[in-house]
Amino acid sequence: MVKITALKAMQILDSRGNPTVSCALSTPKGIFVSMVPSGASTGTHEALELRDNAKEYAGKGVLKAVSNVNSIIAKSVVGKDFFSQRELDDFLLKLDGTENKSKLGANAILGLSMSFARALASENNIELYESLGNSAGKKSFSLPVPQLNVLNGGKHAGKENDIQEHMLFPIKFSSFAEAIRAGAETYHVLKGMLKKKFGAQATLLGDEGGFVPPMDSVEQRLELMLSAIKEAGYEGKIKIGLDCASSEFFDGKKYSIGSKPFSAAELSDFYASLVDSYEIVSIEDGMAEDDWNGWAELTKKLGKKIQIVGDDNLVTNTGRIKTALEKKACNSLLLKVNQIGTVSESIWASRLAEKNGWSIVVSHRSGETEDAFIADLAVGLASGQSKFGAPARSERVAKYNRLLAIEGHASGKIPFSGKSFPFSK
Ligand code: 2PG
Ligand code: MG
Repeated sequence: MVKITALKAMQILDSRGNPTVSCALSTPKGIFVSMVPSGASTGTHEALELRDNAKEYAGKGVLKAVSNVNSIIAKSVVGKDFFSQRELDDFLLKLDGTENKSKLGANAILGLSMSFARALASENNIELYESLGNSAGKKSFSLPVPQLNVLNGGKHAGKENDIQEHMLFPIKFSSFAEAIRAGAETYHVLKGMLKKKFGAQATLLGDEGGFVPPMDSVEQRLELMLSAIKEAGYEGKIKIGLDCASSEFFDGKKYSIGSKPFSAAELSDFYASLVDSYEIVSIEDGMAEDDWNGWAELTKKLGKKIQIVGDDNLVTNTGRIKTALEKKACNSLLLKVNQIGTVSESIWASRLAEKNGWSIVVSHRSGETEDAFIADLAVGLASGQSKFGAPARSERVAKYNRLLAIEGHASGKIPFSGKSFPFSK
């Protein structure tokens, strides 16, 4: 049982210098602080992120959300006891009462939901990942295969009509520490190659810590990644994945990469040609958020061969996951806690995906903080995969360092998920 004795939110900054919510929950055991992430290529069906739209911070202030925590929410929960994550989250869902958390703001609700998870773990004197695993009914844990975003494009790099993320998948390793080492070494080889080819300018970093080279061709970027993997000595052990974030280059009728237009069928063919040539094992958001026919076509074409990850189309929402299941639209869930707004609903989404044989990727947002909550979530849910950006910049590395700590402290008792990665020939 967790007794809430005080609750206080405040406005802090995220990794892009935009305001976000931090929440401190007090219980007789201590003070539990959480920080809420924020996306840039957000799906239109995500739970509502409440912004002030006032003069300060160019409209991006979150003082309304902060005040909702400190007034409405605090009044309703302080002095109360909650026995489980579910009980607290159900209470918050009722208090908000809207479909998309537009009354209180998903950013107001999520901060408390995450802080409560920490308080619950402390109450039971267990690690956060164990406690989250218990809340999800899990009996065993695992360390995720990290998807490392080493080349940033699209909205995260100030570009239009562009693939957003080009990621290394260090799969064939026996521990998380080895996988992250291989990934970081390859990241540095890539940096050296870019410097040699284009000069130091090309090694500046995008929002998620990846490089932003002056290369418009997707094929050239993938070619370069394969060369870096080879030069680093990890040929065949590190595979490649893309997050196309294609809602950003879909105008309702056609897709455009660079100046080239594609129908959904042509885009599927284009992806299939990339898969054949560049050791691609995963494509996220290959189609736009509401283009269900495009999704179904892509999954039919490539879903037996590679992971088709749903992000903007699913928004960690069980209702939308059910639609995707009916339409056979993907075979993997990208799980982002702030897309849905509570820890419990994130757990339900992961359970539904798992029950239907999908893989699960616990993901950060492009706007992050030093809060490493999602590292514990990935281990606790035994998701098998994580997407936390490049192995650089503290808001990304905080998560990798937490995974290293969990693995180190468990002294080999928590397995690395490389062996169970789907589609790694
Ligand atoms: C994505 C995310 C994280 P954003 O599209 O998967 O990489 O980006 O947080 O900007 O939505
Ligand atoms: Mg995405």
